[in-house]
Amino acid sequence: MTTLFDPIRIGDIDLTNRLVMAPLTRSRAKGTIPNDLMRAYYEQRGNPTTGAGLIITEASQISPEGQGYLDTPGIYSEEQVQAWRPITKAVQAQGGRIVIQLWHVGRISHTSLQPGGQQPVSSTDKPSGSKTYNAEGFVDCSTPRALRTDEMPRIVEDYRRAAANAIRAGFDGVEVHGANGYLIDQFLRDSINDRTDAYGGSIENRARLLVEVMQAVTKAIGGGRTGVRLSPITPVNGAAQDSDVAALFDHIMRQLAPLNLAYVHVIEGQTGGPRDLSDKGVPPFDYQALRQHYKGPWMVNNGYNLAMANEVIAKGEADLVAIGRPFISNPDLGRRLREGAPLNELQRETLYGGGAAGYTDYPALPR
Ligand code: 8OZ
Repeated sequence: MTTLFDPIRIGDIDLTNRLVMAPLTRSRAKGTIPNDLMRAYYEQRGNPTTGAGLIITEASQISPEGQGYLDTPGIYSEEQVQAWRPITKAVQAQGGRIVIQLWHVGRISHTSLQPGGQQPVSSTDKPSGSKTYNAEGFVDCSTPRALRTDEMPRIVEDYRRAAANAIRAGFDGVEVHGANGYLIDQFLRDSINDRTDAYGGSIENRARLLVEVMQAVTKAIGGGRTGVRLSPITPVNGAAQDSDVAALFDHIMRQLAPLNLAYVHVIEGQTGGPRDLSDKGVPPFDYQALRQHYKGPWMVNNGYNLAMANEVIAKGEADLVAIGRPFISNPDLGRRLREGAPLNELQRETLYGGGAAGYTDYPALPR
């Protein structure tokens, strides 16, 4: 029976095991430039015999406009590309693999984080009603400006350039962030997208940005080095439910199938929260139904422990399992799971911003 610790090849990427470190925003990139503290953090978690078989980096903006929180890293400038290099090298030198999550926040931003203090952009001019954090702390997101149709090729090009930058920075691939109420999700859902152009209205139109981004990125770096993260029913960041989420994601899967992606990564339930939202009036979503039209490597996430991970892998319901918060407090999470060792507890006060405390000082088990 296949387990979490068995190797797998996903697209062009060979993995020692199927334990994935989920993307985790940590806001340690002062001025958006990756640094040596981040190198130490990823290096601690990137050895596949003790840590993850694959690391997905924290969400990283594809353009200055794509930023929505203080001190998140970018992958659009030459300085950022050079600064990621020691990080990719440190992970790969141990036999680990690392992909970067490509992010545009859309309306989940604040004018203080935008170039020239401009309004954030979105599919809509309606505010999200949610919060972000800037130099002052937690603040209401600013009211966005709806992107014009003639701006859409520029957005797609920003993703394409970021993906090419990622390969130059030594990443094994990229994951396009299509989840959690950020820009791509702001186009997907009819609860947010109120456009009347080719990027709004029908399912085909609302999925157009995602599909164009995935086509451009796979053409630039290859489908075998490209993944995507989706969250069909998560309500975070002001993203109310789509009116026909099953039909929307059925269409998306059919569009993604010919791209031969490294993987599709699905967040089950509410990101970082309950897997089952039925008591909040959200009917359970049939994730396995998506695989009728999608046969490629399948990654699941949200609240998995070792027993759950091994069960879905043994049943063939998933090929890879991404684990988030336990990887923050346990650099050697892979070893601890394998040995049944206790886990360090997460300190919430040090999740975002700051320095080494609560970042690189969580202890590994003694050798
Ligand atoms: C937590 C804090 C800030 C950003 C996501 C990128 O939810 C994030 C994020 C999470 O995908």
